Parts: sequence; structure tokens; C-alpha cells
Amino acid sequence: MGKVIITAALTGAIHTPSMSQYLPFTPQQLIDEAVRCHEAGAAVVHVHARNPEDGSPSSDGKIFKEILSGIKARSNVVITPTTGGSPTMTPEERIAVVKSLSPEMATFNAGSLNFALYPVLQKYKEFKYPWEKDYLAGTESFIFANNFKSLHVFSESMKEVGARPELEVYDVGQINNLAQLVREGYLKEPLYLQFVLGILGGIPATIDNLMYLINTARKAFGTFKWSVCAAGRFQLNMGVVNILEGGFWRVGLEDNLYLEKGVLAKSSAEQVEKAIRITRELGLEVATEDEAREILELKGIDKVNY
Ligand code: KMH
Ligand code: ZN
Repeated sequence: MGKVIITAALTGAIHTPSMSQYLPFTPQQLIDEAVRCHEAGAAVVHVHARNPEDGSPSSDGKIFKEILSGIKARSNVVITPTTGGSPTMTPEERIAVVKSLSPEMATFNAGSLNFALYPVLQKYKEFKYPWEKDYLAGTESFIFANNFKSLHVFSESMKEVGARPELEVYDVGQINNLAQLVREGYLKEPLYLQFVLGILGGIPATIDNLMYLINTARKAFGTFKWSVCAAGRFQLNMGVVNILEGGFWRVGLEDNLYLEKGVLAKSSAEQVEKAIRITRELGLEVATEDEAREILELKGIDKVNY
């Protein structure tokens, strides 16, 4: 088996500041978190931008540039900015970071789905910032739109700057979307997939479902690389099964605020350390950032625009 790439997803757009005091959102906090995760052994960091005043999701190019160049000044880690953005952003706002910063890799969401966060309002009642409650409640009517026209535009934009798409797959039918994009010439094999389990609107996080996704992708593509991320406590068991199957593992506060039951993670780096401990206990090796660049065939840090 090859080496395991550990990705740390630093903040995302699912959790809000009131859910954990440790959720980073200013550029400086995100830069520090990325460096900590890299030092802990993550080869890749996945980055969303947030408004430094109140932690709300942002697509501001200046904020993205500050974060990515700040990380690059201190670390050689691979940086994967989001093009999923948040429920409040248009597709044009979501893809802008790729066009302006020309990253080595960026997320590419493989299809449309309901993306519902509103049930967490049963758990969280008090909010620090006014936007949080409305944002979460608004997802009751949110469809995360990634139609074929938009998939075509996103893949062309990534091709133009040589950014590798990390293909986010939230349900099994989205593998068919990707196969269609390969047939149309928009995506080139070997693909790099990220199975995302446990989003309300997507496939639930069970071992059977993860194996179904892997086996369906095997039938569709033969050879491909893949990682897994899963919501909440499923981050751990989905990751373990996935690396035993030959895949990679994403951790981080974007997907899971906890280190263990009832204990908030103080940093994504704590989850990175835990994932690496387990990976090594299972007799597997962890990829460095440059090994990840080789495995994922990335263009290189010298070809980015930040
Ligand atoms: N937010 C996760 C559910 C993206 O940023 O484009 C998957 C993700 C996608 O990280
Ligand atoms: Zn993300």
C-alpha cells in the first residue's frame, strides 16, 4: 500500500464561532492553524476564508490571498482552497479564488444536493454573532447547486490554471456525474476523489456506504486516488476504514469539532496527531507534502499566484 495523505480542513463553512471557541476564522488564526497542522504531519490543508470581524464565510479575494500567502511564507504544505464556499455564495464567487490565486489544487463539488445544517439549532441556542442563527436556519431551503453547466465552467477554470480538482462526492450518483465529465473531456484520469459522508442531504456515514462508494468508483474509473471526510464523530471510523482500503484521510474542525467524545479539539492539529498515530499503529506510512505533490501529480508551489 502507498503512503497515506493526511489533509487538515481548518474551518469550513458548516460550523459557526459559537459552536467552539477554537474554530479559527481570522487570517492570522488560519495561518497559524495551517502551520500547526503541517508541523503535526498533515501534507495538505484545506482552506475556507471567513470574515475576520464575525467569522461569517467570505469569498473575498483579498482575505484568501492573505491566508494563502501567509501560509506559504511559513510552510511548504499543499493548500487546497474551497470552491464549495458556503450556502450564501454564488458559483462565480466560489470559483474566483482559483482564477485569481492559481492554486495547486482546489475542491470541485461533483453535483447538487440538499445541504442542511438547520437541525443543529436544536443543540445550539445562544449565538455570539447575529448572522449565525439565520445562516443555519436558512439551510432548510438550501440546495447546493452544482449543475452540469457549472461543473463545466469550474473544470475549465481549474484546467486553465493547472489546479488539480479534488472531486467532492457526497452521494453515489455523483460518481456518474464525474464519469460523464471524463467522457466529455472535462476531467482527465487518474482522478482524485474525496468522499464526503454524513451531510444531511448526502449519503450517511456508514462502512457499507463508504465501501459502496469505493467499489462504484472502482467500477467507473478503475484506477483513482481518493480520500474520505465525514461529519462529526464519523471522522474517525470512516478514516480508519478508508486508509485500510488504500485511501487517504481528511480531519479538521471543518468536519468535526471534537477530539473525542465530549472533548472539543483545541486545534485541527490535535486531530492530525491522532490520525497519524492511528495510521502508524496500523503499519501504514504518512506522506510528506512533497510526496503528496508527487502522488497527486500537482503542478508545484512555484506555479501558484499567491
Ligand atoms: N464542506 C465539506 C462538506 C468544499 O469546501 O468545497 C466538503 C468540502 C467541500 O470541504
Ligand atoms: Zn470545505
